[in-house]
Amino acid sequence: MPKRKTKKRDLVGASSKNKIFLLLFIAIGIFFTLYKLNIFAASGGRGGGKVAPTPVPLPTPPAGELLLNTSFEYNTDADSRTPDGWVQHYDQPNKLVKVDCGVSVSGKCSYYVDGKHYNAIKQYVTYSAPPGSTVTVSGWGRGKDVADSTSVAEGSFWVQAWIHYTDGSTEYGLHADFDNGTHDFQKVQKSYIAPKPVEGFTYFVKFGKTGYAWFDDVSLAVITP
Ligand SMILES: [Ca+2]
Ligand SMILES: [Ca+2]
Repeated sequence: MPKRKTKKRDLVGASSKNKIFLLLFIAIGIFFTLYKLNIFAASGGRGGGKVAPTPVPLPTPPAGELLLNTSFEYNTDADSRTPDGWVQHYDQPNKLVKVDCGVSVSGKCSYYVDGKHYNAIKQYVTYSAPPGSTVTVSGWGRGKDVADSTSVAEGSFWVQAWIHYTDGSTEYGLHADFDNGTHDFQKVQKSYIAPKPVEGFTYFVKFGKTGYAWFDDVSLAVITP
């Protein structure tokens, strides 16, 4: 008889252990589900996520300038790699880009790109202009060991404006190119006379070569006839 009692106790013990393991398994499952849903992010505690910062409002550009934050001095929103007012052009943006506040033409900061990955940041501008308007892009670029890359189709190191016309077509050819090699900040500028009515622009700061690049004081301006 004592033998049977022991067996029963063992069975009860085993069952309790199974329950404990099951509860533990469920608890871990719930924890990871909440973790994946980022439920702990708002706590701000140690190991928690970051609370989204409140970005500083961007100042209105000076007269004649169509772009915001052209000197890359403002970078206070949640996307700390991208200057405020700009957006990344690619779905999987270069993770090595940054606002570099140790190198600049004006102010303190510039936009830095590590050429291991293709990168472009852009701004959309809604702007009506008649045929014959002169569109000018310009900017400053600094290069280190910049060379044409064979791994990308478009070897760009430039500032560029796509010109969107009211008839739905787009001019892609307006870009001002920086030199390859290693050089301090140089200014480039290029203009194009739009033959058709303009409804807006997409402005790009692009780097699709090998090496390293810094950009500052970029610009988009339109002079109507
Ligand atoms: Ca700057
Ligand atoms: Ca930012």
